[in-house]
Amino acid sequence: MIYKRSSALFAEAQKVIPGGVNSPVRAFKAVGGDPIFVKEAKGAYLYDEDGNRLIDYINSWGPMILGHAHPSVVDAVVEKAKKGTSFGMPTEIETKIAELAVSMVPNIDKIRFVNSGTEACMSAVRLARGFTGKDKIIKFAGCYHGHSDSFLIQAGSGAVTFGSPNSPGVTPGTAKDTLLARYNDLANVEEIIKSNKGEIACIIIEPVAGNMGCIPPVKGFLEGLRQLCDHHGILLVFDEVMTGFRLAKGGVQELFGIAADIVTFGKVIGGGLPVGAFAAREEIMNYLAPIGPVYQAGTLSGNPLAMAAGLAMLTELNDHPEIFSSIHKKTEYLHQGMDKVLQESGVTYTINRLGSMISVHFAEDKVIDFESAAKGNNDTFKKFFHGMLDNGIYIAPSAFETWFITEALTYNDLDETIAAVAKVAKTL
Ligand code: KE4
Repeated sequence: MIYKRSSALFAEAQKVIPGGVNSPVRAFKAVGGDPIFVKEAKGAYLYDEDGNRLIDYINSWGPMILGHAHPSVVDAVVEKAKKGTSFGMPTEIETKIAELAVSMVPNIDKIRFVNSGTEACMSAVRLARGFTGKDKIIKFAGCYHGHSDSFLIQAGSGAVTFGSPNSPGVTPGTAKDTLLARYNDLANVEEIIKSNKGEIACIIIEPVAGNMGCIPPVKGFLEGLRQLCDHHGILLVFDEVMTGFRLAKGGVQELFGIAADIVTFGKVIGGGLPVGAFAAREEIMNYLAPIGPVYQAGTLSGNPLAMAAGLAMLTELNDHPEIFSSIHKKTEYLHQGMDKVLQESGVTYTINRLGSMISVHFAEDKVIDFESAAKGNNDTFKKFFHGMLDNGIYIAPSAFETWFITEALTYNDLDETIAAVAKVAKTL
């Protein structure tokens, strides 16, 4: 594949944008080489600035569950834009998407829209602290909840990709209130609770982790967290920025039948435009300004264009729930196909999958937490990434990410991907 124009554009971008990107994980630092500049996208395909067609397994890191430039989303945004792009005043469409989201997701009465997953998670933690009157939070090593100070402690995704899990600029005063637990280790969580009695406002978790690669919860883990929270008066915050409206209409709460106290959203809920949200039962959400004491605000929160894109996306998913089983079947097909060819190649690997989230780890042992994910062979991953790219398949440029399956993928695309894995595996 030729990437001349992408490299030229990257050189220009680096002169005026730090690292040439507006989000670090895009910079290919974990895999080497220059990032690909995309010109346009349609359905399951990206078209880069050098004219290459790539099958997309990132889909903007999750939002494009229906595929790129889905007509109902594009038409909704175009029509809305003609009537003005932002007012800083309440609009009816915010109520419409709020009503729809509340009808789709269990255990929430009210929802507040913001502009990113980071903002949603940051606000959810502030709300939990305000509601409980406690300061500390428990997060899990390898989970990523955005780049707010409280979360950049052994975070996953782009933060760990750079091997600097604790970011400079996060003060010791902030860090002391973030307690770190091991994913899938209930005893460790209980130990931390016991040594911080009465001080913990919430446990925030990716209920199916996606920022260490895909790591599903082991049997009983989420149920155990729910029981610990109930017993110790701690709020359970499900960060469903990745899993929400992807793993099921009602996300992981529906899939596992476990109630969180606060749920955060991003990605799919915005249909590809900048939207985050957090939601809970009424007694918690009424703690929020302007009716409650916990302050949270945003100039572009509930922006009409973003709401139009999100409403169109959620409406499609709500009206066609068969999409969820369809993408799960496609992901299972991909899993089985990759398993077969990787096994035949003799490469050491393991594949994690839950629903339409999947990741390949070049590791000996099962990947069940950050420590085991970090044991993956990154050199092999780099070769795998570039090999797949050279075969027209665009996967996440980091071993600490999940592939996101879109309904727009055909079984031919999946067969092409499996064939590429077979070819690349021989070079590893
Ligand atoms: P944003 O602020 O990037 O919209 O959302 C932060 C966030 C919160 N919670 C979870 C579970 C997330 O996965 C994310 C963001 N995900 C990364 C990809 N792993 C975004 C990609 C990027 O950082 O550019």
